This record gives sequence, structure tokens and C-alpha cells, in this order.
Amino acid sequence: MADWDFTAAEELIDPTAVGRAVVVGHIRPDADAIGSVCATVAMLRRRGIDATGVIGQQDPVAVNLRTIPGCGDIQLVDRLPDADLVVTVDCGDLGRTGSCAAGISGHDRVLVIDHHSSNTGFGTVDVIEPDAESTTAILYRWFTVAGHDIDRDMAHALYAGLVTDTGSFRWGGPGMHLMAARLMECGIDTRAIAVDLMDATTPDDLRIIGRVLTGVETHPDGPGMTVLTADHSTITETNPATIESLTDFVRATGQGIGVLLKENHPGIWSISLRSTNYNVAAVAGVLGGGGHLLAAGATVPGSRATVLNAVRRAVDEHAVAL
Ligand SMILES: [Mn+2]
Repeated sequence: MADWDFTAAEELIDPTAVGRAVVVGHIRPDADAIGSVCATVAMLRRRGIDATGVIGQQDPVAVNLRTIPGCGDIQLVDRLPDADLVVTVDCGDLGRTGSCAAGISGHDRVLVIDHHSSNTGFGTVDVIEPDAESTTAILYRWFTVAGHDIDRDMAHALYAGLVTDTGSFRWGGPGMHLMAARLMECGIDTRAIAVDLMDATTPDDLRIIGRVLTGVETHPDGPGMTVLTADHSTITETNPATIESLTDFVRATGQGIGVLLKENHPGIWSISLRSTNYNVAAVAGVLGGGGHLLAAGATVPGSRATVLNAVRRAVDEHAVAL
């Protein structure tokens, strides 16, 4: 496993200097964000620090993520709570902290832990490791080298981020399997976690997925795109996990880039980009977002036609084959 340096991070969480800490996950959280928040809060509390996990939005966390131990304690906030220390986890830029952004930008003790390749750093200490499979993989490495105990609930939270961000161990380095093995030895039920986070569905969700898939479009120009669209009425019919699962269908269609257009609010489109051979973080960056080389996203306002045109232009001009 890579030789990541946690010296400055350890100094920042010194319990003689930190009474209260806030751990911030990104808005519209996924399992890596929630798992990272829960594991970090648990570690800080074990050190005697009064730690709270927060998400800077009012929309509730997806139901399936509430199976991660500690998720029920996470607060939805409209501003950063007062604290001596802020830790952001899995947030690729300050904007991803939502309503906490203003408070974080003026704070003098901010630890950024992240694995998004587009993250340029916004903390007083940044631990940004794009080679990490998940933010929980960075946390696991930190806790292991620093000697912070990992109990069963923490192992569950760390595994949740690992299994989802690796597409169920389809991509990543050999270290991900060693990490999974160690976490399994903590007594977690990996079969139940997979059902909770990825497999659970309903017949109604399957009908919605079928409808969206029927609307697939292809755009063969340039690198090529395969596009799925979930408009606002579709979004309101189901849960975020079902909508997110649609990205798996366009990852490897033989076209260069898979695109999922999600109208999360009327006229506000969240765009997910997936590929097996193009740098989509660069495309997302042009659209004001960011992410990983092969999985990235952005949010763009407008009609579906204008948003799709913006994506086509960004793909044509900025998609670089890897
Ligand atoms: Mn992640």
C-alpha cells in the first residue's frame, strides 16, 4: 500500500487542542461520504473529542445509507456548527460541503481527507490521495498506521465506502482486498452490507429503471456518448440509490463516455460521467464539477437540450483518451 503521510493530520487532531470537532461529508452523500463521516466521528470520540457528523443540506440522506452505523447521528445543517476542528471527508472541493462552505473557508483548523483527482486542496492540512480506492481507504490506512482501534461499527462504515467506490472490487489495487480482509476479521456481515447498499430494490424501482433505459440515446460524434435521462418527475418517483444505479449501465457501452442526466431540481441538472478509457474528470471540470479520472460529475442549470449541448461540447473539446 502507498506510503501516505498522516503526521500533520495526527497533529491537527491533538485532543489537548481540540474539544469539539465537526466532520463534514459531501452534499447528496454516497456510501463513501457517509461511511467516512461515521468512521471519523467514531475515531475522534474514542480520543475524547466531542465530534459530530454533518451534511450541509436539508434533503434527507438516502434510506439505504442509514444502515451504516452512526448515520442516524449525522445532522443536516444550514451552516457550519461551531468547532475547534473541521474535518472534511470525500469532498472534492469546497462547494461540495454545501451550506458549510462559508464557515470552512474562514476556519483556522481544517483537515481535508479526500481521493478525488480534481481536488486542489482547501484545508490547513490536506491529505488528498487520488490513488486511494475510496476516502475510507485513506482513513483505514491512517487509523492503522496511527494505532487508532477499529471496532465492528467502524469496520462496517469503512467497508461501505470501499465496496461501493470500487464497484464491488472491480477496480482498485491489491490493497483493497487486504483492507477488506482485515475489516471482515472485525466481524462485519459483508453479504448483508451488499444487500443494504447495492442490491435492495423494488418492482416499482425496476419499472422506473426500465423506462429510463428505454430512453437511451447515442451520440457517435467525437469519442461517442451514451446518454440516459432521469427528468425531475422520474427523480421524485424513486430514491437516489435507484437513480445512481443507472450510471452502471452506461460505463462501458463501447461508446467513449456514458452520461446520466439527472434533473434533481426543476431546471437544475446533475450530470454523471463514466468511462473505461477517457479522462472524464477533465470534462466535468470544464462544466464546473470534478471527480475521478473514470467517474466524475457536474451540476449545470438549463433545459435538457442546452445541458446536453454543453456536455457534447465539453466532451468533443476536452475528453482525452487514457
Ligand atoms: Mn469517494
